[in-house]
Amino acid sequence: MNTPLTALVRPPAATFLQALSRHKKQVPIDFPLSLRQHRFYVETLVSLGVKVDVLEPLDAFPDSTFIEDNAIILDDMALLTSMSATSRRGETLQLKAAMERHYKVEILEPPVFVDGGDVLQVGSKIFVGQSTRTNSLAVEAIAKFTRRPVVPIAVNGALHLKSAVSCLTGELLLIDPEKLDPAPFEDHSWIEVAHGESNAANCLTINGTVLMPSGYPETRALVEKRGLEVRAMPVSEFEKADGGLTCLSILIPKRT
Ligand code: CIR
Repeated sequence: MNTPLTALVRPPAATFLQALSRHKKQVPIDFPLSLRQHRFYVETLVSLGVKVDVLEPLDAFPDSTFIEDNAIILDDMALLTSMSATSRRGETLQLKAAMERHYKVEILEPPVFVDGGDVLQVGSKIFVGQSTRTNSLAVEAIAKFTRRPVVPIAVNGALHLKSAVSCLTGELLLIDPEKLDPAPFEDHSWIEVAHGESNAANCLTINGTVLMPSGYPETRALVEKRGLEVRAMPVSEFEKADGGLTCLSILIPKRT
């Protein structure tokens, strides 16, 4: 069966203003603007050929729009994550039925803790960020479901691994060296975000087009210099809650 690249997304909950944030003193989230930015995100994915499955908002979970954290897609199955943020536990089970439409699903449980934002698949390797959200038990737990190498990587300066590194293409990464030591990626090529443009590191490449948060012109120019098409995406309201472009979807690869 041929299926297109599919994205599962969840619009911001009515409670989104209470989302977790590591920088509390800033301007509060503008909720109507967050809804518009989310709609634009969905429209952009659709314009790039993605089939988007828009799930119900979950008002009991202020951070539930950051759906990436709820699951890890391996080759032929999905793992629902075990989240350490207490206000986010329970989000994952809300995804089970939608995920079962695509994959056989397994569920990770404490004492394993892992957020999907800490899992980056590059070539055959699965990198697992060791962050405040994801522990070393997650590495062994994921390894039980795959033959691919599962590689732990220290994350000290960012909430999640994918806040500091993205795959621009199968061969080229974008890294914020102020937040992440690039050494574990020595088998790969990478470019570094421009100084002062840390949030640009969380990009999402869809069918060859790089979606980059808007407001990071120097990094955009560096990526375009590599011959890649870039679209700037307004995600200011999600950045206020430490989220970005990858966090807003779970991508289910196309199958032929
Ligand atoms: C959280 O703290 O869990 C949310 N406010 C942000 C999650 C962002 N997700 C991601 O980077 N994958």
